[in-house]
Amino acid sequence: MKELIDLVDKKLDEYMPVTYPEDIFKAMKYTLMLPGKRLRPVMCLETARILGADISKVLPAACALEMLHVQSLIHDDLPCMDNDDFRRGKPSNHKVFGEANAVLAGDALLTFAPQLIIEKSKGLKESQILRILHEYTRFAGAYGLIAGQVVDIESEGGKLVKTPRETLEFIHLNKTAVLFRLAVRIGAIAAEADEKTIEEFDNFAKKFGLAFQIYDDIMDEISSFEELGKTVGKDKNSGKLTYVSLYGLEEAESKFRNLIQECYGIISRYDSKVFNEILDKLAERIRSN
Ligand code: GRG
Repeated sequence: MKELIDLVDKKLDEYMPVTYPEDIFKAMKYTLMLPGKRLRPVMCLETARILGADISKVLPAACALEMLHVQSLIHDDLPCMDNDDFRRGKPSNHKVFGEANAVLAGDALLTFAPQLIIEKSKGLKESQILRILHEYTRFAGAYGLIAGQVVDIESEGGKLVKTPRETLEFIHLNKTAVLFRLAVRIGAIAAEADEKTIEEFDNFAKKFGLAFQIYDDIMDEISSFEELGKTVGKDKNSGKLTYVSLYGLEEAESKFRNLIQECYGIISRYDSKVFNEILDKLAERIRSN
């Protein structure tokens, strides 16, 4: 896994220039190059690899996924959204570059990412690139990431159209699981996998995404700024709808463990040290609690 993370870091640095007007490129590159876990690009590359593709073909799309993810983090931290002063252990983008540049840096990452896929995905067929771009726009927009964020904001304001449980699942499938789904789907498309395989990985990513969000909710309760690199305890203090607030810590942990077991079951059909390592790392932190 370490080699894949290093490869992603190297390519992100290479793909993201700092050119005129420097203020915007510096703001884009700042949060992008801070040490994130790089889970989405790594999962994309590993899916492509285990399904038989040469990972060099999918590196631009894998890096584009990290850019989309970072865009969502920059915008999520803005005062008009989650209002968080820290991200990845450092001051949030708007704290360093100002709100206007942080909004623009997010917008620029959102459009830089598909541009990168089009310009650099040399080994992929045009039909594969078109499908990847279609999935990117569908999952990033009002059918995906934005839908999750809107319902999250609505629920914080006390507006619930569905039951609290349905609302919570909708938020996390769309805010969190959606980018893991996009990651494995792009990897599988790059490997020219059949639809059944794409759906199998998609199902894995949905379960993984929900488990990941439950993990995030639990960490907000039990972890520290030093461990997470962002403000902790905010969800609890603001009375936010989370797995812990809705189900309690014990049931949230049990849901998490069940989902992780299902993920191990799906991925055991493939020979993947990397996916097992990711699942082990998540499971370990909850076990050791
Ligand atoms: C797509 C235009 C457009 C807007 C996005 C702001 C927004 C709308 C969505 C918010 C999405 C969001 C911040 C979801 C939280 C998901 C989550 C658990 C993030 C943390 O991911 P990690 O732990 O972070 O992988 P690192 O820093 O390691 O990459």
